[in-house]
Amino acid sequence: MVIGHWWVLVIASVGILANAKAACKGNWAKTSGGCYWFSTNTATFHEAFTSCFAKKSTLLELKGKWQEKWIRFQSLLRGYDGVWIGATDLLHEGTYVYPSNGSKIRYSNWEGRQPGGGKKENCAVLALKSAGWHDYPCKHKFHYICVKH
Ligand SMILES: [Ca+2]
Repeated sequence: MVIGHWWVLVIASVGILANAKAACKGNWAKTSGGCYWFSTNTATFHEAFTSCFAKKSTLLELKGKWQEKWIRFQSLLRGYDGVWIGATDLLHEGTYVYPSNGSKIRYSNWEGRQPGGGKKENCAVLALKSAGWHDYPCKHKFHYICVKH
């Protein structure tokens, strides 16, 4: 079952994060907040989450305005239309949580009447042609960013 599989990944990723020591090598960009890896491909939310997990990292979770601005700038430089944000209400409609640990998100920047997709749209996107976050179907494909702290 898809949701069961998902939570195995979530629990496993918490263990990896506990041991993670930031090492920005290769294509990882270092900032004060950790190491960031920017995708050249687009992927579904689950593919993006899994790809970051395979890199011993987590899908980008936005924790504040300064970080969001930096991510927006970096994403625009790379020509992204939108980038997945680690925030989903897949398990409980209307309650967005961080996929890395299942806790409620503590920062958000939803645009206008977002999130507005109900049960059809359960994954958060930083929409670069607008001012803030939008909910989207998780099967849509966007660029994504992996982070090691
Ligand atoms: Ca939803």
